[in-house]
Amino acid sequence: MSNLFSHCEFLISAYKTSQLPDDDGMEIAFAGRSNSGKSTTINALTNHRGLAKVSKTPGRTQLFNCFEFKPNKRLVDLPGYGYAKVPIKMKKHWEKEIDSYLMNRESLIGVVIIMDIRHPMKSFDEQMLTWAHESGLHSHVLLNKADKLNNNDTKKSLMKVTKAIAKYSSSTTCQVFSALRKTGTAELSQVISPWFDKQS
Ligand SMILES: Nc1nc2c(ncn2[C@@H]2O[C@H](COP(=O)(O)OP(=O)(O)O)[C@@H](O)[C@H]2O)c(=O)[nH]1
Ligand SMILES: [Mg+2]
Repeated sequence: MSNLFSHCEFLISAYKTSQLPDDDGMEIAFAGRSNSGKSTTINALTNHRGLAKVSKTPGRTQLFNCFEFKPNKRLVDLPGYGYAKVPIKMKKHWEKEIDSYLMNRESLIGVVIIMDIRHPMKSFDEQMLTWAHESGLHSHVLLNKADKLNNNDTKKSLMKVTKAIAKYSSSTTCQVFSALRKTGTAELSQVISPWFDKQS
């Protein structure tokens, strides 16, 4: 199925925010704990297996990976956070870089926050929701790996998280997702495509 993001190309991997593409146009970031499925989600959305590298070793996708789907319109795969086995020095580096990206990036218009549906709303997820709300960014939550739960537990988790995010922002949306099975990609595309309509 084709969508706005179907012709997406890899642009650059940045170790530091200073190596990112020029801060022009519009981009959205995919944020989430390490191993939550950020890269798999980008591959499902763009229908391009292997576009974003899916990590075999959790915590190792430690780069800002940038993809362009239209001139000056980008998707950014953020480094994962919250992986215990990453050395403390590396953690500090990434906290600093992610903070700097979120605070200073003019072209950033929204964030897709990816959570494991079995372990949603961890502290960094809450920080991201608060921060997105305070910064006036669009935000959408994916409850990923829904293939791991039965229908009943899926519904329960969706209800619980929908209620919880309402405390952060009335405009944040939330959906069930499986990057592996690609269930929910049409809904994801419908939610985030309009974010790019307005020239900022
Ligand atoms: N069962 C299941 N596994 C998934 C799903 N999405 C990602 N994964 C797996 O979770 C692991 C981490 O995925 P990755 O996209 O690299 O996560 P990232 O660290 O957030 O970029 C990989 O082994 C993926 O195959 C999903 O929807 N369902
Ligand atoms: Mg990744």
